[in-house]
Amino acid sequence: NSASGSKLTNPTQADYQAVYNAIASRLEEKDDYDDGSFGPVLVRLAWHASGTYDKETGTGGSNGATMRFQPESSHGANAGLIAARDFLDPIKAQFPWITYSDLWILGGVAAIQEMQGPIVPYRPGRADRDIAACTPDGRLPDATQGSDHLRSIFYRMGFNDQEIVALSGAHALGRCHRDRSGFDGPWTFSPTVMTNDFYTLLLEQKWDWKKWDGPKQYEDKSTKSLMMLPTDMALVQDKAFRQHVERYAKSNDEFFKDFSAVILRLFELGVPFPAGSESQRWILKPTWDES
Ligand code: CCH
Repeated sequence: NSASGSKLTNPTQADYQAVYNAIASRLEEKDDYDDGSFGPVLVRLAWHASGTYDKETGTGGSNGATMRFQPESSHGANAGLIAARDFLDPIKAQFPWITYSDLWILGGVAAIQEMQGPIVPYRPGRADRDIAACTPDGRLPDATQGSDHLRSIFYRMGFNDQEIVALSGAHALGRCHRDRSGFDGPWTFSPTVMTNDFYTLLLEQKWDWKKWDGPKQYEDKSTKSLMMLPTDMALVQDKAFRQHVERYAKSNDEFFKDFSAVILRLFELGVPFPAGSESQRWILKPTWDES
């Protein structure tokens, strides 16, 4: 069939839906990883592929998939993302016509939707680039820092305060790993389901510095099983950020709406789409949608 041929010249929405479905099945199959899903680490791969963007120079972003190469693959922030790239390799083998750049972003979209998050419209068009397009280290955020750092990193990509807070809600998903970032533990009690719990927990739990020999992080006073990074806590310490945390804690719908809009932009940073192709974004169907 044409969808799995390596010479597919004009892949259609149905072809990308087939790739989506293959990712969704593999997510379902490989449920013995971490908290039961590769979903969170796929979201992190798509984010780190995109979050290198610099609006001044137009470098970085999801067009290129340069994290395949050294030195970008061994930048500290990318530690552990080999798990996500390896997870997607058999999908690339099955659908050789898709670029790594489009596949990694499709992996993020599928993971968000399959973990019951909002619909994130998708458009392909990313080209893989070679090692020369690798970005310098230091473009992704450093969790030990505060609000000034968050602003300088995310303003460089072209985001504002509200968008920084909306994107940070992705920490409802997944966990920190000692052998990757040095930090430890999940942010929420349901790390494989997309919710606004990151915000409600930030506001409602009492947070203390964790007493341990690892990097400085917070733990919740009552169960000592959840964590927050210094950059997460900056979102409630900074007044301009905090108003959005409060808004998203109150309304999951508002969070989903804003999260979908901002992550769509994140995933398209630095991609030279043809003018006017905004109208060609597709809604790829989640497997749980039986309509
Ligand atoms: Fe994040 N993130 N992230 N993050 N992140 C980590 C894990 C995840 C920061 C630091 C860390 C976003 C923003 C930030 C995810 C999505 C997003 C970890 C643990 C650190 C440290 C890594 C490990 O040990 O495995 C910092 C600092 C920022 C600043 O804003 C944004 C934006 C997104 C997506 C939109 C996801 C998902 C994870 C879980 C990964 C996993 O393997 O479970």
